[in-house]
Amino acid sequence: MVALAGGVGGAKLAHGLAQILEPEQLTVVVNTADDFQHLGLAISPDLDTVMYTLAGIANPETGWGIRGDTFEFLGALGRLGGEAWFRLGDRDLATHVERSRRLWAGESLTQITRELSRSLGVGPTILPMTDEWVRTIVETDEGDLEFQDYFVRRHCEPRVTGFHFKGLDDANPTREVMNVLEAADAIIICPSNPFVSVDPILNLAGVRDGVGRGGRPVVAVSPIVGGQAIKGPAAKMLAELDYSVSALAVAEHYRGLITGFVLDNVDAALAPEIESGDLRVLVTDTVMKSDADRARLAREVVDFVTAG
Ligand code: FO1
Repeated sequence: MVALAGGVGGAKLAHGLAQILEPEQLTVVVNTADDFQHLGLAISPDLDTVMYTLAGIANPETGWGIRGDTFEFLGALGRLGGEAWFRLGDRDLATHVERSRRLWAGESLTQITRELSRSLGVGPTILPMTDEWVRTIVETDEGDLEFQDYFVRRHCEPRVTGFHFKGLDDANPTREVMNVLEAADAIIICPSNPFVSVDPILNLAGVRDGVGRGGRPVVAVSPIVGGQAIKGPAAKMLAELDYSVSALAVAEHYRGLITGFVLDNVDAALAPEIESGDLRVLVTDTVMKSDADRARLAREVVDFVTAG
């Protein structure tokens, strides 16, 4: 099983899948376009969110960072007048320092992720979508902003007029990513923001074809429930880009690539509009509040996938 995941929502379903599948049965391909350089460190928020979540140490309130972490470093940084807007916990900081050290030493993000994940006891394989430089740039009425700048420093306030992925045309998916796509029995697109978390993965050279190849099941779980994004700016972005803020817009976004779509009960009325000859719909409770919810949804999605 290969899961494509971005931020917090995607990590939750990946965690559900990790609870019901054997480690060697699951690979999570993660968006790296949210990555950025901050305080001289290479930060990969989505990789860390998936890694911490699968390791069972993610902060349950926020979904990112480490549960019970302290912020002594950040406090001291703030007192020095440093950039303390991106909340780096003391334990979390170790990940960024170690990743940066290894990157500067010439190791690949794929290799670093494998070793950091192993150190944290993560069973399934976590793969960055690429080892090359790709950045989501959010185009706003105040000019172009890097994703974390828009999302965290500016709290998603600026009006989004569009976005693009710097470096995407020159970047390639890693060999590891293309190999797992080749070998996968099925592919699950996790409930992550389709525009800023999933599209960077799908738009990498050869990935969309790799995902759609071979007539095997490709199932997407809607990140939009009842017109509201569970996490993050998805709904606001959809609205500002004149997309209808609905699961329907997400299904249309993936139409042609997916063979199945998972809707929340709240949006059951949309099923007939989405369902077609080559697109089956599963309607269920997709909101994951607990680890048990995550495993239940994962089980239902895997059963839906294997029902072909
Ligand atoms: N998100 C926030 O809204 N505020 C933060 O201060 C913040 C810090 C942070 C630190 C490490 C990390 O791995 C993630 C962090 N995130 C924070 C989440 C991150 O910005 C988003 O989850 C992803 O980029 C969205 O996919």
